[in-house]
Amino acid sequence: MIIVHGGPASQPSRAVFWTCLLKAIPFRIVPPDYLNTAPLESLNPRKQVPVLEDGEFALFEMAAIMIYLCEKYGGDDMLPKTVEARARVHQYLHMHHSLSRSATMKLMAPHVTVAFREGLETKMARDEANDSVMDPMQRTMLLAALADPEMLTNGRRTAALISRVIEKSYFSDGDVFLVGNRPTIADIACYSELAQLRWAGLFDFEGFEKINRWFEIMAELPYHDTIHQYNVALGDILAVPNTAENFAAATQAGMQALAELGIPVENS
Ligand SMILES: N[C@@H](CCC(=O)N[C@@H](CS)C(=O)NCC(=O)O)C(=O)O
Repeated sequence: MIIVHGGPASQPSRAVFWTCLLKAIPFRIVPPDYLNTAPLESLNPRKQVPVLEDGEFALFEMAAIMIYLCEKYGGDDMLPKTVEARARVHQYLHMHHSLSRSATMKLMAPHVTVAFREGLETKMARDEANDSVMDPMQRTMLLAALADPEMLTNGRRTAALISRVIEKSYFSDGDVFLVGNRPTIADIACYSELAQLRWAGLFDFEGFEKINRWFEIMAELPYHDTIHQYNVALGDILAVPNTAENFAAATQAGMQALAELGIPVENS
């Protein structure tokens, strides 16, 4: 059985879990232990999740993992065979980190990590001393976002920009999914970043008709509610600011939902 190192609070981990479930690939979950990162580091020098282990083979980076799962475990259901459609899925996945994920760095990450502010700074200092993990630019962005009195406004501008780009570049010819009329790994990746902003009360996507219609369709996909139990439990973190306790409880709720599907979850 394959192993996915990750947790429900991690957007790219949620995308990998959902892909496994939709493709009926059995897997077990190993949550990251950020107090003892040595095992994770042996698989990913950045000590980040998700990481996939398939026998002797290990792979990090969400997009690479999702493509691997589609190619190895067959079917053209979530990665279209048509060269052009597949290229459009790849186009989205290449844009994903600089585009959709940048809304997270400005909106979700500061509001989630604000509960761990002290821990975050300690962690950053430790990472720096270890010549490690968080890219200095990412660290700068996160600290700048936390210090910005206009954090929410600026984050929302980024989310609106991203939404405009997606509405203009995808959903062509009346497609209900980003590329075509069946969900692909591009939808799963994109949804993992954008949808969380609504539950968290950080951006409401008002006026983005195509994206709102897509949200409704994505919510009907199998396992949607299980995968997003963490977000439901975390709730509106603008109305009720996040705390370390809420974060832990939401993570626990997300894990519990996955365990209820029969997915083995290792204790960290
Ligand atoms: N580009 C990576 C991003 C991975 C990532 O940022 N993982 C976060 C959780 S969402 C993490 O493990 N953070 C811990 C750390 O940076 O120390 C991917 O798509 O897999």
